[in-house]
Amino acid sequence: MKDTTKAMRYYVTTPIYYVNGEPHLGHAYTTIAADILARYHRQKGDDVFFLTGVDEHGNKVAQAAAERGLTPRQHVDELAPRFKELTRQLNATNDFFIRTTDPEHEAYVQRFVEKLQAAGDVEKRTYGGLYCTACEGFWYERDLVDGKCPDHGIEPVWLEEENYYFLLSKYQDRLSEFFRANPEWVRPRTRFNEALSFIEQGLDDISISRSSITWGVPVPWDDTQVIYVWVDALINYVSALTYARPGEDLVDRYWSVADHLLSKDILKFHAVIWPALLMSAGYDLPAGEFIHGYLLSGGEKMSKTRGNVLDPFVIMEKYGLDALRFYLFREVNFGLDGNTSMDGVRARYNSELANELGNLVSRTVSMIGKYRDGTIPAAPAGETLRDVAAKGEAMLRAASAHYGEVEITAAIESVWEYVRRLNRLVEEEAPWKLAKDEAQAGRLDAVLHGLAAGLRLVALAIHSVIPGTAEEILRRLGQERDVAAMLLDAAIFDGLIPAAVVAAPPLFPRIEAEE
Ligand code: ME8
Repeated sequence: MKDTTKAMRYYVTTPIYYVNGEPHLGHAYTTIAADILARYHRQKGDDVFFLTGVDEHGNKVAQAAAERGLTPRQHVDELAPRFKELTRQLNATNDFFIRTTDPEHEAYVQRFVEKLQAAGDVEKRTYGGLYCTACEGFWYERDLVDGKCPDHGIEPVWLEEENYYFLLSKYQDRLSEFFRANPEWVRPRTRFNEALSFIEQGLDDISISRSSITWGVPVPWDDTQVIYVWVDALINYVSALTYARPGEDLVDRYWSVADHLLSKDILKFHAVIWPALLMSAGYDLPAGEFIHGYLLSGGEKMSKTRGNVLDPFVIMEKYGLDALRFYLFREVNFGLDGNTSMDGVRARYNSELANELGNLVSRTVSMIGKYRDGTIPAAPAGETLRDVAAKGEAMLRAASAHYGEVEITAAIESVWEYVRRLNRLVEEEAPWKLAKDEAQAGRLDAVLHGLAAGLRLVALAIHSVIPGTAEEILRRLGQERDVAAMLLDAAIFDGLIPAAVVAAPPLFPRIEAEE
C-alpha cells in the first residue's frame, strides 16, 4: 500500500488518440479515468499534471484522410478539435492537449531518435512482414486468427521496405531485469506478467521508420523516410512537458512521476518498446503504467474499426455528463472488460443516481426546510449519530485508499454503501414521525444534522468521479465549494457548517425508456 497521506507530485497521461474517425466512448473512458485520478490527487494536495491529446501521423490517419478525399493535414485539422472538444465536454481538467503535429513535438521527436542513433541502436535493414494498418504494427502469422488481426478482425497486408531499425533485442536483458526488480511497474499484475513473458520470449528488432508514406516526422538524417508513428507517438509523454507551459521545462518536475493510463491493446508498445527507447536515449522510466480493460458493446470490443461504438455525446445529451462519468466506472470494474449499453446507462441512472443519491439529497434538503426553517441544526450533545459519523469517515478513508490504488470502481462502491446507509437512516428514524413529537426535537436535530454531514462526506468522496454533482450537493447544503475545502485527508464528519440549505429541482430527474 502506498502512503496516501503525503503530498506528492503526480503526472497522469492518457494515450493520444488516433484521429482516424470521430472520438468514441472508449476514448472518453480513458480520459475520464485520468481526470478522476488527477482530481483525486489534487484533492490530496498533490502537485498534478494531466496530459491528453491526439496522434495524428501514420498510415491509419493518412488512409482515413484519403477516403474522405482530403489531405492528411486538412483531415487532422478538422478532427483534432473534435477530440479537444470531447475533452472539454467531459469536464476533464487536463493541463495540456498535445497534437503530434505541433512543431515543438516534431522537433523533439527528431532529437530523440538522434539520441537512439548516437547510442548505436539504429541500423538500416530490409524487412517484410504482415502489417495491420489498424494496429499500425506487424503480426506473426502464428498469432493471426483465421488469417486476420485478432484485435481488428481485418487481414494484414504484406509490407516490405528498407527501413531504419531500433535494436530492441539489445535491451531484452535490461528490460527483464527491470521488470523483475519492479513488479508494480505495470499494474494490474496480469498485465505485468503478460509484458514480462513477452519480453522473455525474445525480442525482435523493430523498424522505426517508413519509406512508403510521407505523412509523418522526417528521419533527421534521411528525409526519404518518416519516423514510425508509434515512436513519434510515445515520445509525446516527454515532449509535451517541454512546451506545455511556455517558457518552462517541466521534465524535471514531472517526468519521473509519470503514470501512463492505457488499455491492453497497446500494452506491448508501452511496456516493452517505450522503456527500451527511453533506456537507449538515456532517460529515466516513468513511475508506472496502469492497464485497464475494454468497454464492450454486444460482447465485443468497441472500436472505430468494428463500428460498434456508443456515442458519448448522445449519452451526455440525454443523461448529462455526470451520469456518463458515473456509469462507466460503476458498471465496469475498472481494470477488467465489461459490457455497456444504452439500457444499462438508463438503469443505473434511474436506480442509483435518481433514486438513491438524488432522492437522498432532495429529502435531506426538503426536511431541513420543512422542520428547521431551512437551516441545518447542530447535533445536540449526546445525540450525535456516532455510528453514522464513524462509518462516514471510514468510507472517506477507504475511498481515498482505493483511488490511490487506481481502484476507481471500488472507491465508488465504498461511497455507495454509505449512500445506502444514509437512506436507511431516513427509513429507520422516520423524521416525519419525530417531527410530530416535541420530546423528539433533539433526535430530529441529530438525524437532520447527520444526513447533511454524511452527504457532505459523500460529496467530498465522489467529487473526482462526478464533480458537477458533488459541487451541487455542497451548494445545496450551503457548504464551501472551493477545492481547498475539499481536501480529503483532513475531512471529518464534524466539519459540517450549520448553514442554510438551498432547495432546488431534483439532481437527476427520472428518465423513462423510449417506446
Ligand atoms: O492506440 N475500451 O490510439 P486509439 C476501453 N494512437 N478503452 C478504449 C476502447 C475500448 N473499447 N477503445 C479505445 C492508439 N480505448 C494510439 C495510442 S499512445 C502513445 C498512442 C482507449 O485511438 C484506450 O485507452 O486506438 C486505448 O488504449 C486507446 O483508447 C486507443 O486509442
